[in-house]
Amino acid sequence: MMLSCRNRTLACFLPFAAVGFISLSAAHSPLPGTGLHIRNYHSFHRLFRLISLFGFDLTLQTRPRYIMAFLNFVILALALTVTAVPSRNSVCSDGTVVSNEHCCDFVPLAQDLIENLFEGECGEKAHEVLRLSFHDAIAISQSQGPKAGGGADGSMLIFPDIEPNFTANAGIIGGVDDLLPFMSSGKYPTITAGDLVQFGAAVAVGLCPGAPQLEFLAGRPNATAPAVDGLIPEPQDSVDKILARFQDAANLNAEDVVSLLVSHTVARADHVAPNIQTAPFDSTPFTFDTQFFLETLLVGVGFPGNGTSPGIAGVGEVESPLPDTIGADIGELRLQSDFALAHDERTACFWQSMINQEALMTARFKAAMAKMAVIGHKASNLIDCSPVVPKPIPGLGKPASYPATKSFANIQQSCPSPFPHLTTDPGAAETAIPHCPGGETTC
Ligand code: HEM
Ligand SMILES: *[C@@H]1O[C@H](CO)[C@@H](O)[C@H](O)[C@H]1NC(C)=O
Ligand SMILES: *[C@@H]1O[C@H](CO)[C@@H](O)[C@H](O)[C@H]1NC(C)=O
Ligand SMILES: *[C@@H]1O[C@H](CO)[C@@H](O)[C@H](O)[C@H]1NC(C)=O
Ligand SMILES: [Ca+2]
Repeated sequence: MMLSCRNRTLACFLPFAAVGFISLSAAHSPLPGTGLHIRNYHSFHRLFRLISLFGFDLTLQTRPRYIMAFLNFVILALALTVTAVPSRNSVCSDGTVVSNEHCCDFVPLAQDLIENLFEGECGEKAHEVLRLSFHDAIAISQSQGPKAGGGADGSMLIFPDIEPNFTANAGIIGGVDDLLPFMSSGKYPTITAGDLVQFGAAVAVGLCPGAPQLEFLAGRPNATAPAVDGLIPEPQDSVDKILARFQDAANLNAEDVVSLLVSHTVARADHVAPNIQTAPFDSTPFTFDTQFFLETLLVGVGFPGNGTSPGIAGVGEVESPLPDTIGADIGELRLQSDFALAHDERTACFWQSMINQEALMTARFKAAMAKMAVIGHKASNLIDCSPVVPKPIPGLGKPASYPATKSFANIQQSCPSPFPHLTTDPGAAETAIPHCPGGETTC
């Protein structure tokens, strides 16, 4: 680009004006939809003054035009490089160091959520908010266009009468009602609905022993419309349909899908089997471990239900290996979709590779959740507030193991790779699955 620059014409000032404009507009641009200033204003202001002075000084001198053009180019490049350097760190009230002071607004929210919603546990509320983060984010479609949904935009909280009423969102109103008070409290005026949902999930996951500390980026604008029906995967869907849905939503591939399904290690169904609630997907629904990947490969023997009468299959439900109702334990429930993905040739080996590989599992979950949480946004438009996500509760250090009475003989293997060697938990009868995070019988 060679600019003609003679006798202090407009062209001489253009690069400086451009740099100044870019700097100033970046400094003043509000966080989309929040009215917040996301960058450190003062560093931009200083930079702008510097460039203006430098530029003005140069243009006063008479120089051959190519030197001027070259200098303009160098200054512009330099200015853009300097502009890309992150603003100075801020320290929040609790000592957390963040790259942008807006992040500090999430520190009291995390404490509030842990104390007043999750009660410090990886229980029902934590599970509900994690599921909500998925149902919000996945409701977007590249093939149907922007009107179909905005992804992780908090639309469920902004329009609580629309999406939560869709059949595939049965029970999601629980998570919505859990979070709405935090949005309407007035205590967090800078935090948008989409940020509340994804941050809430990151805080929730951290309460499950063994979970990773999720990434969290802030700045999702509030949803402007609800998503259309038909975008949430259902347990009766085929693997083809499920993989196509994740692809259409955000180019998520088969490994991403399996990595996101790690979430089913801390999950229970209330709306799948008729008349049965809190039916867990693995024998450790309050622990972020690899049991889910092992237990989904055990031969199914029945539907969970009352121990004296067999359970009734729900839509999208298949037989589970641990169906007995034992006291407060309702029995394990298996989704047809989890079963199908565990055995499909596109996903079976990655599924099996998760067993007893906690480091792999948590790393892949973290990476996939980072993708999911920004669906509908450009990550570069958001602020990295990961340091305000509370440190997760450490894992229990227990290797994956066969539930009592089960062994490799009960494994229905679809991946040809060698199966890991695991021990069997002691006991002559089916393992009783805990009903509450603290081991109580009511919660
Ligand atoms: C193939 C895709 C998926 C299907 C078909 C599916 C289906 C389901 C179903 C039917 C339930 C039971 C809901 C109820 O009856 O209460 C459930 C629970 C749950 N799902 Fe998924 N899910 C999928 C992917 C995901 C993903 C990607 C996440 C999170 C990243 C997730 C997180 C959860 C959680 C945490 C629960 C437990 C909710 C609770 O205990 O209250 N699911 N899922
Ligand atoms: C987002 O929407 C909620 C609910 O309508 C509102 O309370 C909040 O102020 C909005 N936030 C922004 C930044 O617009
Ligand atoms: C959604 O469901 C709620 C609760 O059942 C109900 O009050 C509301 O009218 C429903 N909204 C729509 C649009 O159907
Ligand atoms: C099953 O249901 C019957 C009849 O309602 C009840 O008497 C029995 O205690 C139940 N058994 C279990 C294991 O929940
Ligand atoms: Ca588990």
